[in-house]
Amino acid sequence: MFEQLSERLSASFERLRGRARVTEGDLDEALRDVRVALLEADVNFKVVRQLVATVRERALGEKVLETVTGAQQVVKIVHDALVDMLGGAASPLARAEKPPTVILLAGLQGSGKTTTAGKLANLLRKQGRRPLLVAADVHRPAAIDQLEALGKQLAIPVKRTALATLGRDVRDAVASAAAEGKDLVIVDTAGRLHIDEEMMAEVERVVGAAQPHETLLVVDSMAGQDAVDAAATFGARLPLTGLVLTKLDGDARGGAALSIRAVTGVPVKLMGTSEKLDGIELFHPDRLAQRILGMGDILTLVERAQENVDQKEAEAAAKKMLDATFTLEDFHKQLQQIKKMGPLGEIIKMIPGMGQLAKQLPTGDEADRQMKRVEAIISSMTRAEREDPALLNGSRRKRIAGGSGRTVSEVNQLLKQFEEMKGLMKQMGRMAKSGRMPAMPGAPAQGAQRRRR
Ligand SMILES: Nc1nc2c(ncn2[C@@H]2O[C@H](COP(=O)(O)OP(=O)(O)OP(=O)(O)O)[C@@H](O)[C@H]2O)c(=O)[nH]1
Ligand SMILES: [Mg+2]
Repeated sequence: MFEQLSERLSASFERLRGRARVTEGDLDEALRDVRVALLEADVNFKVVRQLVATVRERALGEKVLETVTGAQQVVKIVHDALVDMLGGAASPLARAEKPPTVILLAGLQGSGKTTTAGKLANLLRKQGRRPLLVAADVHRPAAIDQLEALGKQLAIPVKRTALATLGRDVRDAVASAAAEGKDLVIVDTAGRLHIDEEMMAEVERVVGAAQPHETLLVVDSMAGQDAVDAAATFGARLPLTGLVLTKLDGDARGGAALSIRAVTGVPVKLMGTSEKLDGIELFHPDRLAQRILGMGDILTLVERAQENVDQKEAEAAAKKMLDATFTLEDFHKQLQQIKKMGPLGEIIKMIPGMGQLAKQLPTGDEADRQMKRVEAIISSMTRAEREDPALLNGSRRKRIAGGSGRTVSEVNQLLKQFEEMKGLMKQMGRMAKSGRMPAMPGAPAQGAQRRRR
């Protein structure tokens, strides 16, 4: 997501931090970099001009020049300006006082409405909601089947509708939801290649029948400026309450979507980050700004963990790690948990300070492939072997290599790495006990930490 933009900005700030004192020339150079980086990412030029002017004004107003902390302050000011551009505070999804809450998805063909319907139902169910999906795309017969297939996969019920009775079907679905124990109705509508009168009239009819609390326009970030134009046209006709930016994973550019809020005034509420059914996140301007600036996104990471990881197991594992009684069996369990949090390449980037380091680590699919290899090797061991790797003599290692489709030297390497990791953990455990825990980058200084305890 926004890799190129992120890299350019990081590089520029790195240069700025290299200066002992920031001069006006340094500031303008950094601002030039910011401007070019944003424009190259396809962010709307008026929005960019505004942002750069604001940053310059604030930087001079806060007297960043000729001070030791100047570079840091500039980064903070750029961060704040980015957050403003993205909409300031996060806009939460509306919730009906009297359930069910109705969310309607509209948008151009292929923008990701149906996928988003499934993802959103999945996301909100994890938060304890009871969703019903309504397939109101009556133009493509396959469209209803597509949503039904998603519903089946997620075990979430789907209501069908028909062209002749579309309005009534939608109204009935909403009306009967509460009686069926549902507190959330998500309505998927038809998309067209171009915005035309017929389409608008139909969407309006469905909106009238569903009486949604949220009318979300789904826009494909890869469509660039066209996405922004579509949002403006839809916004003029429909009472939009929010935007969903999909396919943010797709393109290094896609920055047009970043300025869509600033251009249309409609808040972005959700973003799609992969094709998979868990590839959706609530849109938090501050978190996205941090990710773009290579600062990581620890809050999203923690939330993902809370949603997907068994807390008790995680704590037990952490304790074992520090006691150095952590075995390959524990490690294997942990891998299963981490996998639930999403693609590894994506997770790594959310860890503050990992942005730069992540470049040296395998990224994207390669990270997941490596994890699969490790998993395959551990899976080929018996439980006893996982608990006690000392059992692993030459012939057992050969068997494991064969069973996992890896080489013996890969098996050896994994075992060696695991022992090294355990040694490191043991050290950390001893330090934690004696209160000499090394400070993590970005964490408060050691003294401050101890005092707070
Ligand atoms: N990579 C990626 N692909 C996505 C995302 N959201 C949707 N897609 C893909 O985009 C394509 C179109 O998605 P749909 O959900 O069918 O789009 P739609 O708006 O319902 O399309 P119509 O019903 O034809 O108007 C599919 O191949 C999806 O897998 C996303 O966030 N990331
Ligand atoms: Mg669809």
